[in-house]
Amino acid sequence: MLDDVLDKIYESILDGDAPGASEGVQEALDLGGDPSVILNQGMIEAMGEVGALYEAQEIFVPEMLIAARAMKAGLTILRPKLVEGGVEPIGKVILGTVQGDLHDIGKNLVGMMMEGKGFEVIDLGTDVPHAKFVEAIREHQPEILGMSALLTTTMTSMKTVIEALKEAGLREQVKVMIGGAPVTGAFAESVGADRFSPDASAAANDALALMQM
Ligand code: B1M
Repeated sequence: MLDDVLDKIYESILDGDAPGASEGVQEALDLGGDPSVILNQGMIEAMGEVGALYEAQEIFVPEMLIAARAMKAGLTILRPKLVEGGVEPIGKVILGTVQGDLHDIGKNLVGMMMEGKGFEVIDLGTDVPHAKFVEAIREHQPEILGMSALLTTTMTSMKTVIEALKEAGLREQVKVMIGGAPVTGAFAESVGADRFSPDASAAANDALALMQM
């Protein structure tokens, strides 16, 4: 029964059916579905398929966009369950997608999972210029900076931000975490980040680990 509903969520996202995705998520929760199973099996897998179809030129940007809207509609319902259990903030995170990059679904998930672990997350949004990251770190004094990039053409901005932090004399006071589909551990090391996390759940755990360092 739950599997049928997960299939329905998957299909709704592929079809760009936002009301269907929201209903499906609600139904899955009502059936006692684990929020992370709903997220991973119903939703993230669907976005993976959307990417594969786009790559195969079977769908184009408009379809990708409406699929993303359906994913976001489902996430609005799932969000409270993902962040449930948050207690006193255990640390502050500045989060954003780097300059030139408008992808925010993964970054938003990372933010939600971090909130679920008890972090206060200040989300700067997408297409964030390096100066804005620097300004936000100076203003909010977070323990962690998290940057996301989904394009091979924008991931290099992560290095620009880290260099700008060094120039501003702020690099030593903040741990830098990076992620996003094209980002790897080797890339993180090459740009001088403290941590690469492959997914939102790992990112939240890694943020906790970085707080101990
Ligand atoms: Co775009 N897009 N897109 N897109 N898009 C990709 C990324 C692409 C791989 C598709 C493809 O070709 N198969 C490709 C990039 C190719 C490349 O760079 N090599 C691509 C392209 C080319 C483009 C455009 C250039 C298309 C065009 O206009 N011609 C354009 C660029 C716009 C821009 O940013 N300037 C574009 C536009 C768009 C839409 C606006 C239509 C839409 C985004 C909507 C939105 O985000 N609000 C979109 C979408 C939806 C995708 C795909 C299909 C799905 C991305 C997604 O949301 N995945 C994507 C294909 C794919 O990834 N399979 C694609 C689900 C999400 C949960 O995963 O974001 O990877 P992800 O996040 C994961 C992890 O990576 C990690 O945790 C998350 C959760 O587990 N993570 C972190 C992410 N950030 C992290 C930060 C961390 C730690 C972990 O620490 C801080």
